[in-house]
Amino acid sequence: MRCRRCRRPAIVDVRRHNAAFCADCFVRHCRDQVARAIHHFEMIGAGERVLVAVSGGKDSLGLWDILLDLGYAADGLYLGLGIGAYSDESHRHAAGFAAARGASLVTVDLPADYGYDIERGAAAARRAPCSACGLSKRHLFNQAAVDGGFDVVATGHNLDDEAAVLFGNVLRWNTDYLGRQLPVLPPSEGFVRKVKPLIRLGEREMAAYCVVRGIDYIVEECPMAEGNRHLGYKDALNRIEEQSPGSKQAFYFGFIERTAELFRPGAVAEQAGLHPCLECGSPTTGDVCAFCALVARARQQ
Ligand code: Q46
Ligand code: ZN
Repeated sequence: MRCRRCRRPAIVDVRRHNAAFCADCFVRHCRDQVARAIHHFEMIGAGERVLVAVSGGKDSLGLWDILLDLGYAADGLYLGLGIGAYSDESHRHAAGFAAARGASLVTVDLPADYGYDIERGAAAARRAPCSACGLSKRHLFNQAAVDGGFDVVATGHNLDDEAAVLFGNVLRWNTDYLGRQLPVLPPSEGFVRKVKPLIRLGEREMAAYCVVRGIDYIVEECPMAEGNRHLGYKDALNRIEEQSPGSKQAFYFGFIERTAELFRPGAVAEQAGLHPCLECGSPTTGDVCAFCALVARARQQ
């Protein structure tokens, strides 16, 4: 196996591109894919400040590394979820990366700053842990970006993640979610822009990228992910991809390029009905946003 670019011996193959790369050319390939996604979808403008949501895993740390190397002004944001040893370890990896790269890491801690952890928050709100977690993340990533004067929040969702979410949304025809499942969510009153620059890279490529770059990431998955539907969708898509490389990319990009627009009107109408939360000022459909309601219930417990 030889590198597609320089013909030296290859160390990693990317079947969906029918290509293999040596270490140097692979790093270049990953950067190029991110640069291409940012450019094509106009994710980050010149001089804009980016806040990267980092979990200590391969995707978010790899993304932060690539954005820094592409010359973006990118700080990290770590959200402590209070999930025992997993949270301690993931924070250690995020902080270690920041120190090694001389980059700045903002840390928000759910138990210390908001008085609940994911387990308690989920019980109080009568939601599944991942639902309480997703809600907390969406709110706090945006809040930290607004407070810190950032223009964009970037998350490490890769092609495998986005294809699996799309698969789940299509299986159930969740048209509201389909209208919002875009690589860029434009800014609106109270919300900064949200971008997913890793959509052109798969999970395996991100793991290989971190290994090649010597990035020490947390390998363990969050213990709450067990039994998650999302993992089942990933497995199903992996089996399809195995037989027919390129299927995930065709599925996801076909949706973005040919179908996503059809679902936009529902999402836009939903946005139009928003007004500021009485507690925190974030846009919401009710008096108090779902995040403030969760915090209040968790405090009563
Ligand atoms: S961190 Fe949070 Fe994930 Fe853990 S509780 Fe679920 S959503 S699985 S990306
Ligand atoms: Zn609120």
